[in-house]
Amino acid sequence: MKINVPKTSQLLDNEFIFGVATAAFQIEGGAESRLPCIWDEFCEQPGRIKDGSNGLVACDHMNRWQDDIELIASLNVDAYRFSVAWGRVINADGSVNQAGMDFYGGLLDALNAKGIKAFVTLYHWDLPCYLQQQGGWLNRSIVDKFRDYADKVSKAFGDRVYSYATLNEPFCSAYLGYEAGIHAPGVQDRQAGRQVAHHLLLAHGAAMQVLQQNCPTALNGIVVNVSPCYAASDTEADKKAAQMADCYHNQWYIQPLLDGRYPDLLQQLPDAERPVIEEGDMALIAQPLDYLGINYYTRTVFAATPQGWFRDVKPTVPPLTEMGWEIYPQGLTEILLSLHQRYRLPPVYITENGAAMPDECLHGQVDDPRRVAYFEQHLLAVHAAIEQGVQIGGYFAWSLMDNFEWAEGYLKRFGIVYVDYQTQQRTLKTSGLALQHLFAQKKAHA
Ligand code: NCW
Repeated sequence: MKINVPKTSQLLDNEFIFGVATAAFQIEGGAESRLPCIWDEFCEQPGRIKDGSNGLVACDHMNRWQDDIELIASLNVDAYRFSVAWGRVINADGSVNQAGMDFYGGLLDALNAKGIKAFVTLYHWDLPCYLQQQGGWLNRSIVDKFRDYADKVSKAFGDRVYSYATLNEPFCSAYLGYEAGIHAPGVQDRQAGRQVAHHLLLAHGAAMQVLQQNCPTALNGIVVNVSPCYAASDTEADKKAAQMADCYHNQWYIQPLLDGRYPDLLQQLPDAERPVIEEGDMALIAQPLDYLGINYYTRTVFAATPQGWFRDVKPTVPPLTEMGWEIYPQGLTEILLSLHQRYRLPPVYITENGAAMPDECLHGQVDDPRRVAYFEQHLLAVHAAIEQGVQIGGYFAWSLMDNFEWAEGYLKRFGIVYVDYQTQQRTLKTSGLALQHLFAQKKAHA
């Protein structure tokens, strides 16, 4: 199976970056050589993870990273996006864990030797427990801790990193972790969620300053998840609900970054639910960005509640992925264009896009035509956005391989490589082969 994009498409230009992405907790394992994090604790709580699993071994990437890099290189990618586990490189007293730094150093050296650009995410949700015990993202002092972590990592990695992202999807850390309570640390408290969001954004700003100082030639930015919000019906109430949801879930993170202010919806929150914002905070958050990373998976639909708020309406009409997420590629073009019209956007990178599917490995083959179609449709959606003037520098498939899918455990497979968790054997899926071919085509074209 092939993924077809127009021959003239800028996706096939030399400068366009194709890559695959992962995150530390989801693939690394090797828990004994890092500090425990909030997800280790969360996994120990009964009922939190659908299959009762944890990230102690995951894809055993800590022991298999050299083979995994060969696998990545075989895909013909330009770049590999991965995250650093904070508790692997920094000890509880704030000093550097040299063995941990060396692990990532080896990874970076191997990638550089193969001419693969390293896109490093500093925080993909795995806050060390000792920091959580001090209040975690609810304690404003986390900003200084994160600044220091960014400083130590960027000094150790030097010029081996092509691009840094401070945070991955702050919405998930704040909303899913502190309001919906379905991600670690599993809190359900709106004020806490808004305060955590504010501290995450501040930590981003503080780390950006450090990154621009230490690595002025790297592409430094942040990764946010966006989902265009649709109204469940044509009623004014539902349309307003969708707008509010957009402000609360999407613009809440993007507007402070790009405009230095929160959406007006902030004013509508009761006093007790508003975050504490100090003088100078918004300026720190709105540091100039070299790029904005966008993760896109689906659209979301909202209806009004009798209290004048919004509630999400779960999709029931196919096509849905295994996550129950609607397959809605045009939403990617739409959200990119709406952001382009609304803000002065820095260059955009699609830092994640992909789908969980019910994959099976039969006779050494994993046939996933629906994922192939998903990638093709979403790449065409990116192409359409480029045609309409959005500057997009690259696209990363989520994920390199099946992995620990947070609250879903190992039940949901997002990989373009199948992982047999009994044997840790990796098998390239049909989608992996299709992307491998497309990426080779781009290289030949360039
Ligand atoms: S859960 C999630 N993901 C998946 C995860 O594997 C990855 O680490 C993340 O970067 C795939 O990509 C991201 N994102 C959560 C999206 C929000 C869904 C819930 C919305 C409820 C209103």
